[in-house]
Amino acid sequence: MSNGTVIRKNIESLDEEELTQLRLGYARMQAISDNRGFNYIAGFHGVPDFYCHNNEALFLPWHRAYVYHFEQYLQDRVEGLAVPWWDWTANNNLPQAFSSATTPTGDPNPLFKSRIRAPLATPPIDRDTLRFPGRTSQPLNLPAPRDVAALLDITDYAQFSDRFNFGIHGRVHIWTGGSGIDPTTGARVSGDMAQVDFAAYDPIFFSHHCMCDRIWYLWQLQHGITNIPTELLNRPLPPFNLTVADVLDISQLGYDYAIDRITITVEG
Ligand SMILES: [Cu+2]
Repeated sequence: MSNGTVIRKNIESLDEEELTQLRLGYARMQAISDNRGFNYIAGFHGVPDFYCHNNEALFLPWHRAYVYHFEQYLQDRVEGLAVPWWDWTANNNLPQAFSSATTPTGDPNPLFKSRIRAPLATPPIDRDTLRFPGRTSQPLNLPAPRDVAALLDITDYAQFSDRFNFGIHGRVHIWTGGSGIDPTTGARVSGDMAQVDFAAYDPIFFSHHCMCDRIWYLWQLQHGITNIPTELLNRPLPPFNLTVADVLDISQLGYDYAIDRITITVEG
């Protein structure tokens, strides 16, 4: 776009050409092993870098910086790409863009899985990501629209952030990862999205966190951009060269969210 703003959309609203471009961007990132590549950036979250440490107060700003950083590198592979969000309230399932193992042309789908390469981890890791969506030990559903509406009603930032983090955000991780049998070892394992150490290697992670970021954005529209404890503003968000204050206004970061639903009320 001419003004440098990219529009993040619902993945279900992308047309075939947009999906093709998105897959191309992910596939190209996954093919790069240095700091511009998918594996390197996925490694910030848990294994091996562990930047998404237990700093709960920075849950929303840190993940905003993370998705933004990832998106910048995605744009280096395919100009103008934006991370799409996964609206997990739409139905109790994964979008087909993530769930099918192959693309319409029969190639491996880079949104289905990625390769985890962490040679310096103990033990060293070199395997594909796994997910078992909906296969949880206790029956669990993805969040419903009313769960998001209840979150958006919370006026206090800290309460909003905590309820979001440990509530529906975590539930989506657990539901998406699930647990099942690792086909290469035969062992019962948790899916990667259900483990902080490996969640970001699953390509759906960034669209889950895009949805979370969008909900924070919608909350900010309602409750104000500066509605955040002032002591958080100067906190750095390593490894990104950004502070909390830097990420409060998404228009400063060069992206926007498409309006997903428009309700037209006809009077008379
Ligand atoms: Cu998360």
